Amino acid sequence: MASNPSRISLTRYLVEQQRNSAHGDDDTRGLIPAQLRLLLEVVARACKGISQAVNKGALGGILGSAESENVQGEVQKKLDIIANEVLIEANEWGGNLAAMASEEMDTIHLIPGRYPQGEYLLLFDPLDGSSNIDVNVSIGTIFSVLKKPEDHPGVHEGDFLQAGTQQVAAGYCLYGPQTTLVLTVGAGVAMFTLDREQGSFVLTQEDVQIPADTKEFAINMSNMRHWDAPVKRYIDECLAGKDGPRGKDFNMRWIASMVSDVHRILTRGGIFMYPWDKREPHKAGKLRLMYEANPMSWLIEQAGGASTDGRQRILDIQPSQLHQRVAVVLGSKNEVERVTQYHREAQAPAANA
Ligand code: AHM
Ligand code: MG
Repeated sequence: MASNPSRISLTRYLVEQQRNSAHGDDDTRGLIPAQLRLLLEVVARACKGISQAVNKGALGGILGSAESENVQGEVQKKLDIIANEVLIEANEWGGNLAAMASEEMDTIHLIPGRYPQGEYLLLFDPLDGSSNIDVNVSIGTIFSVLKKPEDHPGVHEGDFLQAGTQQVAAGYCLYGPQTTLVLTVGAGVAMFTLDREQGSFVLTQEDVQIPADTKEFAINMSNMRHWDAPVKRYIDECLAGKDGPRGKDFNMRWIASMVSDVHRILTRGGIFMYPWDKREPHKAGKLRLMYEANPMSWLIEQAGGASTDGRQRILDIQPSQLHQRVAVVLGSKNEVERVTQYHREAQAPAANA
């Protein structure tokens, strides 16, 4: 089959981003050096490998539990471990990275001395939505890229503890009915669909924009009795529908794969919440800041949405731990601002107190 000259592959998209940077715009965010381009191509290649494993399912022996636990005490699935290994093996030898960190590894993974060391740090949740693996529901890989600080030789865990604003690339790969790679390097959000016959990701949407308003929310409603008052207030108002204070009916979706829920929001708007709750009050939330909330927050902001922990912008949070958790409220801007405002009002002292 003749190739379509108007098709833009991920490689071409990244080369063009790199060329823009060579033209010397002062604002270098979103414009990528060669090493970052190569690194992103390797991540995409690893995602293709994971996609193949996901597609094989039971035929590939990848379903079920690995009968081990990660550092967060969660039972690992076979596919969590396979995806982690695929990402490490693909990224170890390219010379683009100084180290990697993953949801599935207690500490950082240094690049072995036999390979050249690069300038970047890669963080990932290799298989997000693990509870959906065995039931054939969409799952994904989330990644975030940081620059290694240049002020000292070697690399240690503290080098990863940078606020989300410092990310130089972020994205996810969704393994659903289609395999879709979604990427930002700070110049908007681009979506690429995997063409399995050609074996390449093809640009299928650029300049993704999220509508500021929505009638669709995503939250695990079974936790309602554990929520804090501002979250309960927001959802109660949505549930009241057009006779309530919002004056419109809302729809609910909860896929239990953050990648899929965020993908829907990037596609047609909505709000996603995984708030703090009273089940484990010492935990800030369920989701992890460095390799779940930060990359997703940057994508959402790049598409014109907003992302907070209910109180502050997630991208401004200075991390203190690699596997730190955070409450997440992200999506259509006006809805996220409303939830954040409800938290502020709950904190403010009563006017006449
Ligand atoms: P995981 O990284 O172990 O898969 O956990 C993260 C997932 C998110 O993808 C999703 O939003 C959430 O956990 C689902 O939680 P719940 O089981 O409460 O529905
Ligand atoms: Mg996850």
